Amino acid sequence: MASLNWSYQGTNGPDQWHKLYPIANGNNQSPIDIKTKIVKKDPSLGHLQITWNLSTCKEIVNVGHSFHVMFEDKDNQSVVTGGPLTGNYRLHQFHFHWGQTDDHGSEHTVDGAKYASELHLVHWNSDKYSSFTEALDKPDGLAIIAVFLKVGSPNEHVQKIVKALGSVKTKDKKAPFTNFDPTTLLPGSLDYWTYHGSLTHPPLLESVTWIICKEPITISSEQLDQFRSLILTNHRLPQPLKGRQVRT
Ligand code: B30
Ligand code: ZN
Repeated sequence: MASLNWSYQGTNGPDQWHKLYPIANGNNQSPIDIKTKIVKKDPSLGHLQITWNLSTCKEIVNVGHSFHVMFEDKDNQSVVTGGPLTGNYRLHQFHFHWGQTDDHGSEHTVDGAKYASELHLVHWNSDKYSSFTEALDKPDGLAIIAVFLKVGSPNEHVQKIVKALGSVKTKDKKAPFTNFDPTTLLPGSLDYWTYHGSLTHPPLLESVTWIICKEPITISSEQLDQFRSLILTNHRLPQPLKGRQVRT
């Protein structure tokens, strides 16, 4: 089995990604630090419309650098539309990022402040493209909803995921993970920031409309330890904004 040619730690870490993926130094890289004082209020941005069907949740997979919860995306049963988006974006997978300790681990930061973890719900443009893979390298191909997690009381919904991690302890292991409702991972308010950026790890393609929820959810320190028992850390540091505008 071929091993990854990139990692989060050591000699193939984020500082080296540009050697194999020159886009790492591109003009639209993610994550970024959101400077709330210079966010542009855009009255033309509408509300997000999220319709996710728990019957599309399929399996959990250890991908080596993280674990992914995968969704059936043959039709438009689970989609996000509205907000900054034109048309329907279909849910493909979600995953988290975290750090070695509770004081960092999110990828995006807010006025320099780090959260302990960050959830990414990855969607692809099913009006213009016919698969996730086809959409992956298109400027309007992906929409990723990000939710920050702060350390607090245990999250009963995250606990369902933590429980399933026991069966995917090593790379390439998969286990059924069904009837999970990702809506339970959203904060009470869907207020968001949005900007155009990239995948946060190789291939780092600049194909993402980022939609970042302002309100965090909670996770306990013990639940984060369960994430770390798979992979110690898996986050990229904020990248230069290079003239881009963040809108709300
Ligand atoms: S992220 O949300 O910006 N962290 C990919 C998707 C989302 C992000 C980063 C990368 C991605 O699609 N990578 C290449 C393909 N993947 C398959 C997948 O479904 O998503 C292979 C992989 O990494 O193992 Cu994850
Ligand atoms: Zn991610």
